[in-house]
Amino acid sequence: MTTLPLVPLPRTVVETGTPLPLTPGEPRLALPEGWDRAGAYAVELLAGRSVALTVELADLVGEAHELRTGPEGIEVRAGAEVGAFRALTTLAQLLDVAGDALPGVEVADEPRFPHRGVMLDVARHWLSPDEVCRFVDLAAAYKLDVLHLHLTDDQGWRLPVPEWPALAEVGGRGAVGGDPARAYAPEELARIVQHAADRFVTVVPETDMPGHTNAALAACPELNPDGVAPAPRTDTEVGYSSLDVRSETTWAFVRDVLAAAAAAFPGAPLHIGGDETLETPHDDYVAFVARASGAVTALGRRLVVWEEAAAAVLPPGSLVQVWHRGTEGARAAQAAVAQGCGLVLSPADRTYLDLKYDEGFPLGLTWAGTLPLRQAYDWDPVTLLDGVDPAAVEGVEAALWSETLRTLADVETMALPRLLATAEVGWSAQERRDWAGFRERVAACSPGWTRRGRHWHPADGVDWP
Ligand code: TNX
Repeated sequence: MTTLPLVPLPRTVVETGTPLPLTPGEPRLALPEGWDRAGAYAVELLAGRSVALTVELADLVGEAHELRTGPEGIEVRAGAEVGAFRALTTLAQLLDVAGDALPGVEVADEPRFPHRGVMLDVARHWLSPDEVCRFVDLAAAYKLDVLHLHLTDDQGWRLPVPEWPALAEVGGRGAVGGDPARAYAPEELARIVQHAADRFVTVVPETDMPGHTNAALAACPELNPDGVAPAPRTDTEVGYSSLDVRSETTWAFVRDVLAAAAAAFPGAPLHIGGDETLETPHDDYVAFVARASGAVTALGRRLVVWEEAAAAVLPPGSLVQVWHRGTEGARAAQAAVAQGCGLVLSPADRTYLDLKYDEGFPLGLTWAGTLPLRQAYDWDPVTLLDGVDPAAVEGVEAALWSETLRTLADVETMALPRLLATAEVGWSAQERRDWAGFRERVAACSPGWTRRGRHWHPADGVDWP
């Protein structure tokens, strides 16, 4: 097993023992016509080095790829540009430990699951578009392919909706603790989407409803049954707010919000939340989810929901994000699969990177316990939930809820190193990966984080260099 700092672990790695000397000069690149995003990334990686990189179109599918490095140069084989890009992220990890020579390797790789995501909660605390882009770079470096942006919650609203200007103007200003925040401008969202697309990351916007909506209710009095807006909230209570399911004003709002999300995130699945609606009567809740789902379908988009929504009738082919384990999560997952939905697993005690590393940690929550690195690593998505068809599991997603995370530095501190555990759970074959190997490889990644000015936590269980 390799001790090169390769995370996630590739399907096969052969260390050939014949390195590629790196001398100053100009790179010589050859890529298939039109693979400009892979080309731009290759230029970024190899600038100032006299090496040859050839990307060859091969009989491989999607993200699958091969990478060979040796005295003749660097050779990538892929059947699609995304496969070539993923190969280049492996190359980047090799370059990170290369002094004046790149280790000689033969790598053949492909992902275990198609969905390897991370959720960023920019509603509780705001991050600038540049910070979001910098976070995308981190996710893409470990072959994640989905950035789920939690754009709305009780405390703040980040998505501009033309028909409801108060959402951005008033709701945009809200955040936990009254920290500074605003909604994103359409151009900023477009920049984030483009930056992510350049790294083959899909941005999935979440507009959480019918609960987690106090920011909207406070900004728009007409959404309230009595026409009176509640006070804005900057605390971290959950489950108290709900849209009025019976009001047609609500439905105009839902259609406008989803249309705005669809316009800002072209082609992306639309996540409508649906979690923790403790104040919404069950019948109203399932009626709401069914109707809002129809609005997503009408926009031609795939629906994504939190597990609670599996109690409602969902369009077949929707994606249900499970955050509980045990009976509760298994029941939701079974209900989802029975109606032809896929699953993405975000069990809190494995993937909620906003949980504290240990009791004494200054940042984070403990409602689902603490989350040491090894616990984030040692689990298998297909055996976590009883009575669930493994074929329904489309992947995994880490979550960074931001009640206590005020800055990108805080977010990085929670994500590094635990995001790498989720990335490997989602990408690498279960029988190939183990904690003993992971702890070595993750340790070897840390000098690169430091060099790039990333914030990270020297988590227990690893001998950090
Ligand atoms: C639960 S899990 C939530 C969020 C909180 C998070 C804190 C889920 C779908 N909802 O509202 O921010 O716990 O860990």
